[in-house]
Amino acid sequence: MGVKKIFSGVQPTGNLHLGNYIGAIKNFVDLQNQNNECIFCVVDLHAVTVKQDPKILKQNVRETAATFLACGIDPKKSIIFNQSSVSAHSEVSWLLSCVARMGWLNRMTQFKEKAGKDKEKASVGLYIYPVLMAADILLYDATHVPVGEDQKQHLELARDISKKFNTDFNAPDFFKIPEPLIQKNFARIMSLKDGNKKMSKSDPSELSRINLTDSDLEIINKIKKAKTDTGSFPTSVNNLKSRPEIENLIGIYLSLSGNKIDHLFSEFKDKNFSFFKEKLSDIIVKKISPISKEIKRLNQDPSYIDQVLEDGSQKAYELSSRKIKDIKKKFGF
Ligand code: AQP
Repeated sequence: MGVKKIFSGVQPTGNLHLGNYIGAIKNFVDLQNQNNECIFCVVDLHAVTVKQDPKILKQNVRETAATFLACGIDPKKSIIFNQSSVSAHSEVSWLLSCVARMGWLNRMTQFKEKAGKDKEKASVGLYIYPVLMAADILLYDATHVPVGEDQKQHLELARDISKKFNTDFNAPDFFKIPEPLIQKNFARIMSLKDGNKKMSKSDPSELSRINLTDSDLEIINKIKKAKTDTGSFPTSVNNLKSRPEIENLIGIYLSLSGNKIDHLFSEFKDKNFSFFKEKLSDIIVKKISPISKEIKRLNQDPSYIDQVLEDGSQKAYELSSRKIKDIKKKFGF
């Protein structure tokens, strides 16, 4: 298999959580360590599609970059930068918004979920968010995009925009058609309080998520309080039907342990949920504790983080400058 060109982004909208780790960042690290060409972006332009406090946003950009580093992204191997420092993202987003069709955007379910009932009051930015995401990806000729399952639809839109541009400008292969890289199993980690809701930074309940900065004790307490049900521990996949909370906890266990589901059923046969939760806490603590400590250490060194972002921005600027020149030429500018 040849070298893949990887691009992915994470919004600096607060503490990153176990869902971001399992759904996205864990894969970033694996892809980097398989010697692919990787670009990981702190997507602050995406964050401002909903109102942000400027001072907190600045802090969140640093913390997101610190989380990338703490999870194992190495700035010597991968480009790490923040989106707003490379103006080509906004410029290409405008150009691609003239290629994308209203009908395509009208189908985006994340806009419907995030805008809620009062979509007239949502920002225009939130509506065209997927076009900016397409610009991020296409600008670097990314061939593969590791994302959580919730971003699959946006990636399909990026593919549609790429194909339409290539057809409209009679330029086959000008933009790559990016492939999503989504985990096959348990690609969407759910809230610890409601197995039908995605684990999310913006959930008002702290008990709904494991933050990557949580202490061991916080992790243990949150797992203890995680919702289960009155049924007994499942013994087969059939027992997981209509039990979203149980399925989610098992998904977290399998994702972090690398164990197979059949092995899990025999390991916990005849055991109760509190026993399973103890083992689950152990696994999460083992994985998250070193990350949490490293984030806290890096947060004490903001000038190092700023330097990593600046170096990454310079590299991203050089790559994107070449592509944007060619894109503008196609439009006749
Ligand atoms: N619960 C999740 N399970 C699996 N993957 C997830 N991702 C996010 N939540 C889950 C993946 O993490 C990457 C970065 O996401 P993001 O922070 O840029 O945006 P988001 O999906 O909007 O994340 P949140 O936590 O839900 O933020 P808020 O609350 O601010 O909206 C993406 O690849 C995403 O798929």
